[in-house]
Amino acid sequence: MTDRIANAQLRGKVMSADEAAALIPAGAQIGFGGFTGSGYPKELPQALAARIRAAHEAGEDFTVNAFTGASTAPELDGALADANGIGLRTPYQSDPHMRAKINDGTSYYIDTHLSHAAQVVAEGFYGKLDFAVVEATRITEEGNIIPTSSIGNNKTYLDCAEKIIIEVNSWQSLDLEGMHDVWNGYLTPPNRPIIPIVKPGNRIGDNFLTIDPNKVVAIIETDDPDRNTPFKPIDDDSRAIAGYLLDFYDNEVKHGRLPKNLLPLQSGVGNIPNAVLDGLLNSDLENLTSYTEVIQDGMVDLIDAGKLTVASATAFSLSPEYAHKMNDEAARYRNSIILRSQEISNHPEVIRRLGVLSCNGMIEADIYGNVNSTHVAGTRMMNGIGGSGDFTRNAYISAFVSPSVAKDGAISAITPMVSHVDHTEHDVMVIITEQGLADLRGLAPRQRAKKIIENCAHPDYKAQLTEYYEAALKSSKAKHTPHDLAHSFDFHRSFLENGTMKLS
Ligand code: 0RQ
Repeated sequence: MTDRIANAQLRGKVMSADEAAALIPAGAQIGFGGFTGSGYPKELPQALAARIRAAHEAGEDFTVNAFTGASTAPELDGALADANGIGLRTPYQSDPHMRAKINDGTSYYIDTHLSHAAQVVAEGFYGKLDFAVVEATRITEEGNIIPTSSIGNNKTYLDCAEKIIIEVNSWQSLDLEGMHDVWNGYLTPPNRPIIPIVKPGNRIGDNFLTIDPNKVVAIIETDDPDRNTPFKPIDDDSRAIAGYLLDFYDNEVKHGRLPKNLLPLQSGVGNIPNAVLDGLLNSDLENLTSYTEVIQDGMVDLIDAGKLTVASATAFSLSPEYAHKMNDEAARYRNSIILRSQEISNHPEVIRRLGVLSCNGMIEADIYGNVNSTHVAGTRMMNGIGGSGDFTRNAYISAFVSPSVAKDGAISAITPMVSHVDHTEHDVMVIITEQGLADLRGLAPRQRAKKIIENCAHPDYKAQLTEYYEAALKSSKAKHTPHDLAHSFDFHRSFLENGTMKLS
């Protein structure tokens, strides 16, 4: 195992997770590695959670502020949240315990765009970063870190933190070396140069992270798998939504608005994006590329089928079966997969230049095309905006996908007015549900409302939505975006009071 720590000075820093956790004081600000359940430290956070619980039992206050790449796993977010150990959390999270603590007011949560997260830490808006805790597959003789299954914000956290703790995880493949691309040219304006990525496959940096070895206070040896949750099988609704999106792209190609091999694809995580990737696998499309933030199973299949030539991201989000396959065959996959820092994988400059086609899930859209990705009924945080804003605002064509109803039909995904806005009508080009697709490009608000209700709403909610729109049109003196503000949230109010958006 110590073979994986080639640097003699750093080898001397090996200790247990409990010993390392003892170095972290109450109130510490910690930049953790980890993105969508990949490449996060696994033992230090659990040891820290135990230390926090013991402190609480002794009547002491003990929380830490936790910064990550994106969502992590039960061993990190779950353990620390469950111990009431997180004072502040940012950016994206999806752990049920973490979500509960955010929503019951135990933890503050700051929901930033994933491309902005590192910059805000580096600028010092949260105060100084005390620790960076990251995972490595190996430490080189020179003391450089070879990252694992994600890069996320590791570079910034390692650069900014006063102290560094590294988990060297022998579960992670040594063949991941060469897959990463860490750019050191990302400076603060006005010295920031153009990011030299003109194709998704361009490599512009090093395949390792450099650190100041004097900042390393502990190294923990681990042998633990990433989260790797299995995906649900693709259901009929997801397949229908994927079918509409692929027909739409086909039509764009026929009209000469997209090249035959489309443009670089961005795909959110979840059932519907998986169905889209599966649809691509069974299509005639070839020479596809991807500029996205996570590599899912479907992308690995597309690479294997020779249909996807390159996938650029910041992390994996794989099922257990595919994670093992990646571990076994990383030497092959590193020819077509690049993992970058998340401020580059999600950078507006590159997304706009490449003309990325974005596709993300949503909680709800309103009849004018504003989208809520994060808050149930306007107040309850689900996961966070993640990278959806980075991609949607800058995509060549931005799409949102969702089943037309949630919770067995009690909730309509199309509402009169969204209860929280993450993506405005100006950024949202296409909305798709299993009912159909609304292409909003070139449509004014009143035209959009008709199209969204007609093409995307569930039949159980069409009459209610039409009634709202017609009443708003009649009562509103301003006809540009007609609303009847006294009734805009009747759907949500009814859900909160009666458990259904169906108005009696
Ligand atoms: O709840 O799990 O209790 O059944 O939300 O919904 O339909 O399974 O869809 O997994 O794609 O999630 C917007 C949350 C959709 C996700 C969101 C409930 C529903 C279910 C999940 P249950 P589905 P998904 C790249 C891009 C923001 C970040 C992003 C998301 C659960 O896509 O977090 O796009 N997006 N990142 O029942 C109440 C509604 C609801 C609702 C769905 N209107 N009201 N509950 N649900 N609609 C990835 C990263 O950034 C890392």
